[in-house]
Amino acid sequence: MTEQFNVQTLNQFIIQRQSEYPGAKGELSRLLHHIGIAAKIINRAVNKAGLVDILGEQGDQNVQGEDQQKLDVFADSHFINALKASGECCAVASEENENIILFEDEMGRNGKYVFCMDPLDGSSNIDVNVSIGSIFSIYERISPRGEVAKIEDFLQEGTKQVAAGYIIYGSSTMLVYTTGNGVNGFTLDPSIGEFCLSHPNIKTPKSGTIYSINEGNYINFHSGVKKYIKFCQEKDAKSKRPYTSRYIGSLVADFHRNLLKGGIFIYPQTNKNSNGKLRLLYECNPIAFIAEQAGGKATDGKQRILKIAPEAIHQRVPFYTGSTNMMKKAEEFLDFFD
Ligand code: AHM
Ligand code: MG
Repeated sequence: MTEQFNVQTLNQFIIQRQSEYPGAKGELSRLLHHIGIAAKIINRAVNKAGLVDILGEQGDQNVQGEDQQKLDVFADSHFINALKASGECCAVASEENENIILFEDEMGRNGKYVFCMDPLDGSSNIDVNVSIGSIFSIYERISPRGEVAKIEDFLQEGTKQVAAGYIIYGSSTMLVYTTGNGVNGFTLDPSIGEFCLSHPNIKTPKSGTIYSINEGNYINFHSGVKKYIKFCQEKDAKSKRPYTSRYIGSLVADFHRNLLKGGIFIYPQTNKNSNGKLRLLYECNPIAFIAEQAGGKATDGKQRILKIAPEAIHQRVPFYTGSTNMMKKAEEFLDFFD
């Protein structure tokens, strides 16, 4: 079993990266380490979802008025416990909680970071055994350490993120993250219970042949989006069209596939929802940070996602992300917006 000795675990990787910054005190490293632990606990629950009584709807609704499922609540509370235990986090914004969660004890008040998360994204896919994910984003607080965190700590533009990542619970479980120095992916080896570096320095292809959008909403799309979909479906040998349509309905899984293979993901504004569906703080910003770090792009159709000044923690924005050349082409069509 000599191959195991070549493996670099997530924790080894985090420590190695920390050592490359001589002044680093290990605060972010400790936080990332605890995220890794939470990810393993949630992975175990996700894997057993079909077996145990954890499956099914909780009966509650989350702040967006959507049905909440038990595994969402489980993931939410385990992330919160891990973040509290890290001692590096002073507050959390979660899709599952209307208000921010403040860690008000002394350790929490001294935490350097705030954490935004969608603890279980794509939750409509849980009970049909389709890939789901967790998404997170980390900021350094702007309020003074030692005080209770404030909402302003969360309302920073995405360029201020110090780290972001996602966990995909797919045919294998992966943790992909960036601290602004490239993107690295780790696959969970269940036999040793460790995330192992499997996708170092991920770079997304400049062009791709996959487009991902919920075409069931076609009637409600703006003309620019409709024209771009038509463009994807037309025949053109040079640009390898028609493109392939792939849409899972789990942002993490749709994005992850396109990141590795090259493609574009779109959740646009519609006649019904002028800001689309996806949330800026804990869905779009972290994915945008990863996309850019991998050499791709992410916009709301007009401007960089990472330059949007947030106004509320559950704010929604239209979302376009993917391979640079595909994004540029899509933007030409979006100029036709009514
Ligand atoms: P959720 O956070 O309630 O799970 O919703 C977010 C999900 C994304 O993962 C996915 O991209 C999108 O909703 C799919 O929405 P739709 O079913 O409207 O296409
Ligand atoms: Mg979500």
